[in-house]
Amino acid sequence: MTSGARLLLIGPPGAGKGTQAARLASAFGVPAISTGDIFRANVANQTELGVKVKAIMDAGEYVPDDITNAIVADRLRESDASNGFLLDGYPRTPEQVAELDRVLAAEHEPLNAVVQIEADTDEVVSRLLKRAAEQGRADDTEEVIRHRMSVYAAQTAPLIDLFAQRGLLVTVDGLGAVDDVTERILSALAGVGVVA
Ligand code: B4P
Repeated sequence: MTSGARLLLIGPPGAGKGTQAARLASAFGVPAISTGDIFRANVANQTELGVKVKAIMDAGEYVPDDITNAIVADRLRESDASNGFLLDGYPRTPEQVAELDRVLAAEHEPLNAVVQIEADTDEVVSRLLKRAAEQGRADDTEEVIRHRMSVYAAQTAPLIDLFAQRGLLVTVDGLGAVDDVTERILSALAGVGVVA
């Protein structure tokens, strides 16, 4: 069997990572692994992990690296990830990049590409406020959204240069219709030889 794609999605909160991850995972036939979704499911089920991370997430802070890294390392060991995966929202810190490098070197093949989804601040704030009205996520208040943006700028945006230096970065404009953004990503990936 041909080995499937190993991809990362990176971008500010509200850029469309979760939205595009589901579509790309289905196009490539690999699981979408969202650390945000994993944490939210644990909060909803009031697991020990959920109780630990709820206040951190509600405040728009990052969950500590040791917790996040252990969850992703375990998830990547599940059988559905053995033939490729799409990581949505991980890694977000240098320590998470180091751990992912270690896990991939030990148990997987290297990444094929890192997709950066760009969107300006006003657009993402308005998307997330709309989602707040529809879904009531605790971290989608304007104050927490702006804090999440600043955490992203300080801790995660610098990783983009690192992936560019590794020759893995593909950058796509996240504005416009969801279908158009998906098409842009698929064609940018095809341009670097990663074909669905
Ligand atoms: P995430 O779940 O990753 O939340 P997010 O950054 O807001 O992105 P999300 O995927 O939900 O939104 P999307 O852009 O798809 O993280 C939440 C929290 O979990 C973090 O703050 C942190 O506390 C914790 N966490 C997660 N990963 C972590 C890690 N690695 N380390 C530490 N902590 C971690 O979409 C937003 C909205 O835009 C949606 O309503 C969508 O419908 C809409 N939208 C999407 N595309 C659109 C388009 N083209 N046009 C109009 N609207 C669009």
